[in-house]
Amino acid sequence: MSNQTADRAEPLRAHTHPFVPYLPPRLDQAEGIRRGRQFHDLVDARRSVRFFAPDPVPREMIELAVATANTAPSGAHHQPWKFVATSDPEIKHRIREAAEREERLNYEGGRLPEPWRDALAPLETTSNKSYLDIVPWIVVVFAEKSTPLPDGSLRKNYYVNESVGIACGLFITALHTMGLSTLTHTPNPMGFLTDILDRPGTERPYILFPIGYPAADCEVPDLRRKPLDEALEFFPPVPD
Ligand code: IYR
Repeated sequence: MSNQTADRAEPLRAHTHPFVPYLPPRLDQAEGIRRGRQFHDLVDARRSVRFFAPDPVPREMIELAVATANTAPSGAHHQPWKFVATSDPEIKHRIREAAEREERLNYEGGRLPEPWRDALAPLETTSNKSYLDIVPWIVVVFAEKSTPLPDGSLRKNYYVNESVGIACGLFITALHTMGLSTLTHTPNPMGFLTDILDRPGTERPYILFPIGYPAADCEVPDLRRKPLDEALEFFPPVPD
């Protein structure tokens, strides 16, 4: 049987997007505000955690969090992210060793400029990244500067930082919703993640997320969120 298209590679992602109706239910506004408050209360309880329990976390939770991140809007809908998840103790340990090597140069070797060190002092961060051995999962998010297509060409991506940043926000929120904790860890520089996780040169490490349950004796710095009137301005000004 002749089939002219049989050996043609599938496009990586659809090139055309026919328009379809979008009809989310119109919520009653009082109900919308109630849900908004409830969601705010949920995410307001999230904290970045550096002290984790070794308790296992099912792979399905990681898949759900990435599926949630994968709903993010992105430049030209290119979805320029890759989430690489590992629960392999040896890989986690190699990541820890490499991250600590870099951070020792930052903290003890004087590579962090003084104003930066001063800004971090209240958070009591150090070059010790033992949580990278303890957590059941590490997820490293890579940003795809360009994406290799099946025909061997490279597709340029747009607004990569914005797109991947939004996806990471959704990821963190999904983890928190499932009762998990994480930390937006950006060991600096992060090139070692490309080597350890065997990623192509079209990707660059973006954020590393240690993921697990907080340790029973976990503590976090007593931080306050910026008041809404500092985070939000109406222009022109409107009375309350
Ligand atoms: N990457 C270093 C330093 C660090 C930087 C910032 I900005 C933080 O909010 C926290 C830490 C580290 O991981 O220790």
